[in-house]
Amino acid sequence: MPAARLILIGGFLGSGKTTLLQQLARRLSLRGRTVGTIVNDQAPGLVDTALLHGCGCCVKEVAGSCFCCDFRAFEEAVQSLIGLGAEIVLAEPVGSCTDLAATILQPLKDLRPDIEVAPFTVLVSPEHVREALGESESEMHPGTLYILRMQIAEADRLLLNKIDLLSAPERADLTGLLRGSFPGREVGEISARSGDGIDVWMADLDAGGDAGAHIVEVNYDRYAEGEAALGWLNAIVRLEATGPEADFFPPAMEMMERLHRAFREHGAPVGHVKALIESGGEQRAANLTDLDGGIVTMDQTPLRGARATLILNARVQMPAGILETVARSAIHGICGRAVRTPATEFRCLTPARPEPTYRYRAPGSSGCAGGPQ
Ligand SMILES: Nc1nc2c(ncn2[C@@H]2O[C@H](COP(=O)(O)OP(=O)(O)O)[C@@H](O)[C@H]2O)c(=O)[nH]1
Ligand SMILES: [Mg+2]
Repeated sequence: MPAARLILIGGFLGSGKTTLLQQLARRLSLRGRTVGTIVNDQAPGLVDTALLHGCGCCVKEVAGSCFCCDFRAFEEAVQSLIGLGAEIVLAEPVGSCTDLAATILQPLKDLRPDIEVAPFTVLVSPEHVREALGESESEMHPGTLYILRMQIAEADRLLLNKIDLLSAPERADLTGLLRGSFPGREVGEISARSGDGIDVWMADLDAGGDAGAHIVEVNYDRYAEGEAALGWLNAIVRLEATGPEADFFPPAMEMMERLHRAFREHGAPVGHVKALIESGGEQRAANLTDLDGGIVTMDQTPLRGARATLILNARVQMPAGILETVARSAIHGICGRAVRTPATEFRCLTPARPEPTYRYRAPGSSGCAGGPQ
């Protein structure tokens, strides 16, 4: 009997990984399974961690490096969840990472035969399908587009997500394009938000199948270039009401709108901009995943209190220094009569060249320790 089962859910920034993790954790818990989750980022201060905590999930954060470049930290996080009783571990890698079949799944299968590894599912956002397959123009940096393509190419299971936004013909069209480009690959359709299609996908995972079977030949120079094109910002802002209490939701939205305007002015494609505001044990979230789209909020009710914490994560195609200036100005802009910001923690960076701990060149090959060739 395996110690636990690992389900890794990949996909580009904003493709819906955390939303699916939440859905999956809830469904598995209802089936009586003990679930642990792992999120990953280049720096601490993650909206996803706070969101999963907010849903009552047991969550570990691997921060400061992606799973593939710090395999030990990933394995330790898995082990510590197993130690806490997790039967199923759900993990979400950084949305700009690829080559995970070679750097995570194959090493894990080789080094931890006690862990059953589920087929690697990769989520695809509808707006990315044609761009990734070279069927439409893209504002994305060519290196970032390359990452998106590699992520899709290495999946064991592809899931077209956000089907609630698509008409039936659009769905059929995009799924057909993915199937045509990756013959023989399972391509499913889900809405991580509404839950549509998730049971079908879970049944497919339960049926088993190989994990990390599609090792692709990733060019690490292009991969590094694609990641370096993105500015990366994690900020934690402490907000205080200037009076006895304030509604913190409007200033958080105003900050998002200011950011959106600034990214438009810079013509900077957005990977993902997430804000989470917490006060008195309650949360409100706001997301932007497309420069031409709008800011998405699920709950717009007031969030009243004397104090709040605002977590901001932004991955935007612009130099990190400019991203920091833009974000500081947007945060400064929400200080006014109702709210002040007594403290802000900023981490702003350009992702370093990926140097994986392991890189297996073929399924089942062993002893291939070391960085990229
Ligand atoms: N309409 C729609 N939006 C979704 C769906 N799944 C995720 N989203 C939204 O896409 C944004 C990014 O989702 P998230 O799970 O954070 O993506 P991640 O960056 O891949 O973890 C959020 O605004 C989500 O609410 C979906 O199935 N339908
Ligand atoms: Mg996420």
